[in-house]
Amino acid sequence: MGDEMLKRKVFLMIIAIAFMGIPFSYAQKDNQMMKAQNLPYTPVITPNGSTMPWTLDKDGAKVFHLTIGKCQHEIAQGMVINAWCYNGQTPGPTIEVVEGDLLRIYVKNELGEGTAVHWHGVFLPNGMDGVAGLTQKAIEPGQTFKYEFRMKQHGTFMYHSHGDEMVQMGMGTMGFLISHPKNPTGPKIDRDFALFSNEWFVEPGTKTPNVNVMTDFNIFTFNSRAFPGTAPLVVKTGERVRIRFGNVGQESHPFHLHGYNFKVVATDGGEIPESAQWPETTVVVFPGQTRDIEFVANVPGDWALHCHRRHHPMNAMGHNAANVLGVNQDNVKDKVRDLVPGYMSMGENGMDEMNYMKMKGPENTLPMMGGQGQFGPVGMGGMFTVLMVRDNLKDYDHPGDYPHPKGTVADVVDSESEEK
Ligand SMILES: [Cu+2]
Repeated sequence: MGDEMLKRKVFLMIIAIAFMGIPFSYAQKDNQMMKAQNLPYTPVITPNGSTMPWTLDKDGAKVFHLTIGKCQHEIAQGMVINAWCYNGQTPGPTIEVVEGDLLRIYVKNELGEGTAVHWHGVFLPNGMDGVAGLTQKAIEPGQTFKYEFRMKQHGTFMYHSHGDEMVQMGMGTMGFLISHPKNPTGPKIDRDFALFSNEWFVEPGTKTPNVNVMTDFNIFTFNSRAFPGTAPLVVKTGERVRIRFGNVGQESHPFHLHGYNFKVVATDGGEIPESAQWPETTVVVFPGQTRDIEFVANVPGDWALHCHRRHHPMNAMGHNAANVLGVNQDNVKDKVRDLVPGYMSMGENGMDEMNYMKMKGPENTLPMMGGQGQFGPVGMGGMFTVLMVRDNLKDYDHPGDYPHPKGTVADVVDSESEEK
């Protein structure tokens, strides 16, 4: 082994150790402010996000302030992008109201081009629908517009740019608008989560998403975060859980939950009658849809929740790799890397070796798979998070590794014990 090659190997080992240390989730505190207000509903948790504060006007209207502008956004540790945001974040803060509320929403435009905000799924006067040119003048840079309407429905709705949509939504301008029922029926929800999907193309080594890309995305996110940057959904055993999915992206996503079945109880068009619900383990959410799922979390553990398209729970680097599955590559990669710096390939036996050898690509990109579980590296990235169900939780902070009962974890056996 020549000196140069040795140096390279040592360098790669250092990088590998650096990446192995990334915890696969950040502890996420619930929105304490909203909790403290003794609200007549279970507040929605937007993992990695927040709920928008509001004030009451004299006439009883709930007043919200939304500013569209540019921001720096961290997709996961090691990757920050130039995004377009509402109130400095993507997705924008979740707007949470009760059916019957009068909403007064001021929208300020700090972009360099016109915009408008559409309230997706909401029944409102046509002139409040937020389609630039069609139902209102565009909100020009520097201007503030007022939207006002009474929320007649309950359910999961969305807000998003409706001016230069391809660019503005592609850069991150979207958020949830959630309306709780005035007269709730059905079982009480204990934990209510909201996850917005999105997909991006960010050329490795750059910071600005390429919104011209139509199909070949390389970053897939829940609430604009990619695993291992996604906060877990923490639940006490026995609690009734709702997860609201929203999508205004370019792709459909079949979201799959391990360990449970659930029912799809509502769409952005309204509640689904119980007689029309059926058990599922995967729900497809197309662009322009929301889906609410519900289940009782009665089995403790760390249960994966992820998009089931094979490339979507992955980060940037898997997509353009040469296909050398089954090819003996001893020494080949290093030789190619001498010619093509940063060359990546699939391993002879699959991609998993990348999981252990966390090769760093150019600056500001993510390893294809990441995160560290209690049994080793988790071979996942992108649209992947964890439903953490635990007995006897004191709070909803990250509860740490699941303590598996003795004898309940799959493990290696020797061939003799297999024959017994
Ligand atoms: Cu997907």
